[in-house]
Amino acid sequence: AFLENVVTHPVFLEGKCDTSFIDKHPELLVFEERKDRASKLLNYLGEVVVNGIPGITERMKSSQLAEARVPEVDVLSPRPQGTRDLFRKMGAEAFCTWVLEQERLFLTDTSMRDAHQSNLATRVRSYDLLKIAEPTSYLGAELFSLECWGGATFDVSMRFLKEDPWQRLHALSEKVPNVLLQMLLRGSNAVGYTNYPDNVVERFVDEAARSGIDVFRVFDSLNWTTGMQVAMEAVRKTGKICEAAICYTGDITDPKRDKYPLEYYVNLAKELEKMGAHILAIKDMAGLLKPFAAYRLIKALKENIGIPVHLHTHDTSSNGGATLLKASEAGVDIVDAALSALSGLTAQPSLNAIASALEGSERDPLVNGRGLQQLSNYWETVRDYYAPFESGLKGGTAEVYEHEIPGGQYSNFKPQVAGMGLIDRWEECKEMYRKVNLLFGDIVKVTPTSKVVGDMAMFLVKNNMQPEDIYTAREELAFPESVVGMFKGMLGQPHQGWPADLQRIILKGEQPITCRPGELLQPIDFQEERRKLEEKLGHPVDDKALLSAILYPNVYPDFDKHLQKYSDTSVIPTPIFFYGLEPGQETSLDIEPGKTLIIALNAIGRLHDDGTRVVSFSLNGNNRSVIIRDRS
Ligand code: BTN
Ligand code: 3PY
Ligand code: ZN
Repeated sequence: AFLENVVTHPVFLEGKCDTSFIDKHPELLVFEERKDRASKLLNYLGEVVVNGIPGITERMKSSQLAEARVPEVDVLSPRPQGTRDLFRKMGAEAFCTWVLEQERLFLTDTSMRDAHQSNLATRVRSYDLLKIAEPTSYLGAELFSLECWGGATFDVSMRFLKEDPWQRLHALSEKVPNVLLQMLLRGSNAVGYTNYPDNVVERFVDEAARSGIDVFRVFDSLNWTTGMQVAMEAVRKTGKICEAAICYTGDITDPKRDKYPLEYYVNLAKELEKMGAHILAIKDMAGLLKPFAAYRLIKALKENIGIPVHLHTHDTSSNGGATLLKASEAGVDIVDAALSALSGLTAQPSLNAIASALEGSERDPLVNGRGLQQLSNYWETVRDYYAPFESGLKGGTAEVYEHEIPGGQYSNFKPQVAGMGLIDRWEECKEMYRKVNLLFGDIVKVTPTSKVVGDMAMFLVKNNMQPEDIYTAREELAFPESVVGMFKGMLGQPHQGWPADLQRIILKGEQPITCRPGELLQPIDFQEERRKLEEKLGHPVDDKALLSAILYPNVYPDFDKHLQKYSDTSVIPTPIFFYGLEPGQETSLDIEPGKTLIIALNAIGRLHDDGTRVVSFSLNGNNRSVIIRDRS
């Protein structure tokens, strides 16, 4: 900090300092000096132009990325009433009865969560979401809901995007007052990868409800309903909509895959209805539900339960659209789809296409087709900003019926495989994923169990082993931590239990648990946690920050460091946030209502002997420079 004070000091920068410099300038020893926001942001912009940002190897030219056109809507005209208005008037039960009575097929738009989680490694920033939020509230007013939060977005926004997930939710909720906002909640794993104490799950749900979430899709990564109780109860307490999800795996139309037959799903659905679900979701996270299977499944569910049924699938095989149409024919109430520019591949089928296919039929979704096209056009331009995060998949692949990798995992598994130095063996890794699933007893694979299967697959490929080698290995194997935890029972219990021999080998004599992991975890003392966190970070934290830190104890402090050093960088347009300004290029940042910074990059200075460069900008017309360490 001292050095930083010296090298940014104007006297030093003018080269006028001698040996008395330090004595004459006591301010050099004041490290707590609050830099103003503009300087912090300039430091970020300097950092990106000199060093780039981690995870992006192919740097695009931000000047060549077009600014996305936001469709014009008359924001002074009355906003069309939507499901959120109705839900607020009616409450959860009456609202769901109303849903059941409608003939039309309701559509949930997943563009703001699952579609970018699946196709763009969850990297879409609040900047791009918020710019289109208000137009979406007008042009998409007839949608059932916007899935816009939860799943991997919570982690990725702090870890990689350096922005606050709560702030994103608040802003979306303000800009979309009329359409239900939906999130994905991983039961006792909340928005993380591990089990949390019950009071953390409860606090999280409460805070999310107060921050704007209306529909909570709750699932358990092994379809273990015991693991869903706490979260479902917490949602019901808030008065919001409890959508309980069953994860779909296997193939109900294949008599050889008899571990998960139709009755398995029907029984689970009845149980979740009894547990208080307002809506039942079928969560087909990998896109394994084939069209004719969807027809049978939805028919059976509609005959056996009395709450609306909401279908979620992925288009990985390219059969996703057909699956939704067959489900519609069988009477499904609501389906998930994504705006066309973000749809397909490992994400959801195209919302625009489904809407067109059903237009004029008795299940016409009654949406604004032209409006939705305009929204998609916006996303088409925005998608280019995220090119480095595309999975490389060029078209649908029926291979998914073999490997069964969830859509939301696919675009993350590939970089993980690359990170392990195994990208040349990508085909082998996918095949190993399939084999590991069978080794584990053919389990439900969805976050976090899907990550465990992926970890094990990479472990075996890395060690040049086949699954059967585990039984004959002479030395003890150091299995990935996630694998040990899952076999210990820390993610709950799978249908028909774990393969006993394998469990013994993996646990090396340790006893597994069969109770709810949450029962064994000490409740969090929030007051004490807050005290520890504030001490660690050196400043006060609010309830939401505290929750973020409890859920992500390693990620949060790094994110906080970024905030202290650079301030809130979510105000930077995406091309510039990822790829930096080019000399001569200008940008404007709205840092708060009525306060705009016009910043242009003038020059990147030569590399000094001490390893730094001076990056000079103009800030609202005045020259400003920052010193950046070149880490190349
Ligand atoms: C998944 O694969 O579980 C869904 C995508 C989540 C990606 C995030 S990125 C950081 C963290 N580490 C992982 O291995 N997955 C999550
Ligand atoms: C998530 O949990 O993030 C998922 O999308 C699971 O499908
Ligand atoms: Zn999904």
